[in-house]
Amino acid sequence: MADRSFLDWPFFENRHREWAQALDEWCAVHLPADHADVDEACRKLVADMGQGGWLKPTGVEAGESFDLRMLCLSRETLARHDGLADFAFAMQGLGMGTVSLFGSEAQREWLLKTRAGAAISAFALTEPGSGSDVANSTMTAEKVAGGWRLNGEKTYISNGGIADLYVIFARTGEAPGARGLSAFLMPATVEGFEILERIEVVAPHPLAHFRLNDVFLPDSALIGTAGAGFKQAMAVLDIFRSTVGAAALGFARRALDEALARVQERELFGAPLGNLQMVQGHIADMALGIDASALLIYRAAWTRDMGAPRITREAAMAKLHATETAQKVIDTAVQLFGGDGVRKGFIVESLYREIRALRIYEGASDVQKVVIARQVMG
Ligand code: COS
Repeated sequence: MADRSFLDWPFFENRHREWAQALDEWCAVHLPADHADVDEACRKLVADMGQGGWLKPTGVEAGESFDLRMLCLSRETLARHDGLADFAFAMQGLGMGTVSLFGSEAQREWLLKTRAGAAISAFALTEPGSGSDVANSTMTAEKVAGGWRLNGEKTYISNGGIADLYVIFARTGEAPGARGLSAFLMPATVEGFEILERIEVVAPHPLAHFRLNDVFLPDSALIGTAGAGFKQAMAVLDIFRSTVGAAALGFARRALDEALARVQERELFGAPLGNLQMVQGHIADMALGIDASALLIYRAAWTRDMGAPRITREAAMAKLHATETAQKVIDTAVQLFGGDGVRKGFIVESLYREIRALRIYEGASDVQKVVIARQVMG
């Protein structure tokens, strides 16, 4: 049983504690999902979570703020039970984050569907030539009568191939670099939308490389104002980066739980493995890393929930520390499991695959260091 004492920290209100407890109980009944067909698994997870009401924190009504503590607690809890469920939850939020923060009334109608699990969303920022360097995006959106004409490619797009809706960042050219990008809401049914490749990765989830061939979007598809796309993307990432840290925290907590059970039941040299001081040292390092990650994550979430306009530094610290630490915690758990640690069917083996991408997506660890240094140095 994962340590729940952190829920007593003053960062939380009772509604957060009750939500975490109730979601944990739901997860114990419904997860892990059957991963045999990841597309199908994600569709079912989104539908089931939507019906259960668990996707509500992934979007907000006009004028409301995200409850970042709720988002983080949800991801932490889901990740502890099933990485694919966490993925499905997270992408409903990231995918529609730009609409939640900057969308028009008509665009916000879609939030009713994504929060109910009746539509799947995707956040399409990365391109073959620009992952970390967003200001260098090359997909174009040219102004034409009544709307925009989009051309170019996006890659590593989560939910690519199964999403009903894509938020697309494209160059509209008001200025060079970061000031010339805009965000658009695109339904998957538009003419000219072509999936070039479904990408397979170490921890399978829906992922695609796609091309837009002269896709026409009406003026009403533009999110907010033209030229504001870069700052919109960064504002969304400021929120969701903390939640990536929370997912890593959930994986790390699960790895520690698995390791604790293992070292208590496994005998070595005539006594439980956990009697060895070297093993106790590992357990201490794991627990310390986990608590430090939790403090950074819930500090970032609390700061934002208390009304801070930007948590760029706090979110980058939370993501960087929690994902790097979770990688080490899980690696230690694998080590404590010996041969079973790398064997299919053991949870630590799947955690070892699940955690890796979190150090890359939504801003690689190296980018988080750049962000932190810029904030610290002013
Ligand atoms: N919130 C609001 N505005 C922000 C911001 C934030 N978090 N970060 C930057 N901005 C603003 C800046 O203030 C600047 O505004 P002005 O033009 O008015 O001065 C503008 O945006 C450009 O910022 P900056 O000069 O810092 O842009 P850079 O091109 O140097 O890029 C990094 C900065 C590398 C930090 C950015 O491109 C980044 O985060 N990259 C990683 C992207 C990522 O996460 N990719 C994964 C895709 S999603 S899976």
